Amino acid sequence: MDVKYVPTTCPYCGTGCGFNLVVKDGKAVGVAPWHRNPVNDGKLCPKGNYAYEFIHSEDRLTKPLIRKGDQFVEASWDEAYDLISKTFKKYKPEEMACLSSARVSNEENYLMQKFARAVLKTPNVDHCARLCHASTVVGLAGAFGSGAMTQSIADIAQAKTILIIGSNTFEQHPLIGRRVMQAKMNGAKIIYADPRLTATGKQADLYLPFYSGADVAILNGFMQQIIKNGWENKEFIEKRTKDFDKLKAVVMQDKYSLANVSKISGIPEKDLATAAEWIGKSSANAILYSMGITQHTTGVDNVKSVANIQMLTGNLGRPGTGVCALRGQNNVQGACDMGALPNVYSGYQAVIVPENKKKMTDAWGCELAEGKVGYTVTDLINVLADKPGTVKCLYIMGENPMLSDPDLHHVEKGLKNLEFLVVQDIFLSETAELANVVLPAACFAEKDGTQTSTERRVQKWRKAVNPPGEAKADWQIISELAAKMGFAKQFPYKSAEEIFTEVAKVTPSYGGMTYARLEKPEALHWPCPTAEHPGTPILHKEKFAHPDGLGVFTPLEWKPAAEVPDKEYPLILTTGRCIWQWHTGTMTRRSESLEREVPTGWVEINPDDAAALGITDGEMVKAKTRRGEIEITAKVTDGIKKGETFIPFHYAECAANILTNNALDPVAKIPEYKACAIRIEKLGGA
Ligand SMILES: Nc1nc2c(c(=O)[nH]1)N[C@H]1C(S)=C(S)[C@@H](COP(=O)(O)OP(=O)(O)OC[C@H]3O[C@@H](n4cnc5c(=O)[nH]c(N)nc54)[C@H](O)[C@@H]3O)O[C@H]1N2
Ligand SMILES: Nc1nc2c(c(=O)[nH]1)N[C@H]1C(S)=C(S)[C@@H](COP(=O)(O)OP(=O)(O)OC[C@H]3O[C@@H](n4cnc5c(=O)[nH]c(N)nc54)[C@H](O)[C@@H]3O)O[C@H]1N2
Ligand code: SF4
Ligand SMILES: [Mo]
Repeated sequence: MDVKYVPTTCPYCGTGCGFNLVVKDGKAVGVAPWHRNPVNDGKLCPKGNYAYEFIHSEDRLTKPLIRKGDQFVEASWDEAYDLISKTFKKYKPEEMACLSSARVSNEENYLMQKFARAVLKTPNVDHCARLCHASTVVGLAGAFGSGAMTQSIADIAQAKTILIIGSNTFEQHPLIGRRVMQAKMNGAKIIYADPRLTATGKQADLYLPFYSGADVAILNGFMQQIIKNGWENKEFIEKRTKDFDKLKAVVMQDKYSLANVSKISGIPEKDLATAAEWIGKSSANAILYSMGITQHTTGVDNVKSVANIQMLTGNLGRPGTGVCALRGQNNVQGACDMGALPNVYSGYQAVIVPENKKKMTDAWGCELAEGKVGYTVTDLINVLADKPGTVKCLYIMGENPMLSDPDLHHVEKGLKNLEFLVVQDIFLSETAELANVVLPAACFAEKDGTQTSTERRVQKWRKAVNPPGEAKADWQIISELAAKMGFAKQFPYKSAEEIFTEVAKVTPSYGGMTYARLEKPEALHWPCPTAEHPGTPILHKEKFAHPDGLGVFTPLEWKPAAEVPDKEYPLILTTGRCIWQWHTGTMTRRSESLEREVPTGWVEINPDDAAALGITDGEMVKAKTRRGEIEITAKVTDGIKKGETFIPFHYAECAANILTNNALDPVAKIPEYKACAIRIEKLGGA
């Protein structure tokens, strides 16, 4: 019996841990440490540890499926490609859209946007970054000229103070949480700002519980204290930034005094003052944030506010400092880098700039979609639901909007308005169930490719086992479909490596990367523009990425969430995740060791609120918002602030997104998953 160890990269979160897949008799049977990988030094969280369990699930998709009435019928690849290419050809470019995927490789994302732009000639391509860090991409690009996490992960261990705001790091990025603990053991002070006392919060030296949606007020409050006490970094502000006066004029207003911020947020004044002092006096302060900051109608403001405080205190460009925007999905950074966004080609080259369009036209050797910005995921769903007939045909690869998008009744209405839906997935997801054609894809263990982690490290997947049945790698499916539609010349790929070579040619920040260079365990961080370039773990060391090299302060006023509690819906609902499950659960709920830990959802409610409603721990309750209602188990806990509730969004049987609000940030178009108004009722009660 042959046992093989195949080093590869974890398919779950953006930390990008490496491990060995253990392969026996052609099956992945375990995960073993890969000690030489510097991201995680052989350590893993439970999802990485059990990442082999879903691979050989009996219900993996193994054959293309074509809908006949209410049923799916198995089909050959030829039949499926024929039907899809014939149907796609019937529609005008503006009637079509593609959703790419942060779950698949860089090569596959690059091909999906190329397919949209070169084959379908549609500008409409986007992916789940819209639901996640769209605010970061816009906000940090505005402040620093580049929308990515500024530091390396290992670097966090060198911080002297760490503010974690809107990130449950220990559950959602556990191996980044390890660096936080290393910093703490070196004497760093940890401040945790979150409506819930999570596993992360329990390790903090100072915990600031607050009402969802108060972030800008809190950060402005900190900045006022820092300026009042002269703790700002005057040299940094002078030499490296602009518009400080505008920032100062706003944050020094009375409304951001300790007393007023305490009123808005619910955080005691003295704790606000302590946090401001720790940050203001720190020689190296890192800020870690994630969805608590980004998923708001004020998401971009929140992100820019984080950038403001780091510029104010000069905490950028040095070890242990920085804006650590923790990217979520394994390859969400890469999907953005590859141009699976409606406004840019790979490497953030704007589609509206004629020279960029010309560059891609020459590189690809065919006419492209008009150089205009296409629909975002969230705009697309609105158009589908509210303006039927505008977009008629949708090709989704590796996304499950029927559980992950806000306001699911609205999403369902939109998807049902489509004339033709193609879904390419590894399982028959809730979204695939609505498709006209379902295409079976190979998962991470069954294909070569690269993915880019939150620290911009481009790492390899190495094929360990064969895909089940007739499933194929996503890059292969897209290439074959493109060939069928007459674009064999543009999609001639026989391997993922050939695609990567093309990516490097047209994408400046990946220009110096090759599969051979990525072979070593440490891989490479972008920007890596030339074959000799060593890669760039820390950004903005000497200057920012704007043409004048300066960071830009943006003055921001605090605004409340789009929907705030009232008499009818008196509590705040926030949503998120737990360590054991992944998003819509297609993979983790098929993983025995993970699913048994938390087999269904719950609503967290403070004991005072529960007592007022006569609700006890463990009881089934009704959770209701203006969008819909679900039945769910109550978890009564003082780990959540009075007035707030929390529901994880992993579970179809009590789907949080039936409740969430589809209100969008006006610029980033990210939905406000983190705050809406809710009512909790006893079942059978009035
Ligand atoms: N186990 C597991 N890990 C994951 C994922 C998963 O599904 N499962 N998903 C991955 C993905 S794609 C992402 S994007 C990341 C997300 O990682 P996180 O952002 O860390 O996870 P969330 O649970 O969405 O939200 C983080 C915290 O925000 C808090 N919060 C709620 N409202 C507010 C607010 O108004 N302000 C602030 N400051 N905080 C608020 C919540 O209480 C929660 O503790 O995780 C990644 N890692
Ligand atoms: N209420 C609420 N909703 C949220 C959030 C929240 O905090 N609260 N967070 C949002 C965020 S941050 C995110 S990132 C989104 C995530 O939203 P989605 O991306 O829609 O969620 P996933 O469950 O990760 O779906 C990915 C799909 O890809 C499939 N897949 C996995 N590997 C492959 C592969 O190799 N090839 C193909 N073709 N398919 C594959 C999986 O089976 C699954 O169906 O959810 C968002 N929704
Ligand atoms: S921390 Fe993230 S990348 Fe690392 S093992 Fe866990 S899920 Fe995988
Ligand atoms: Mo995400």
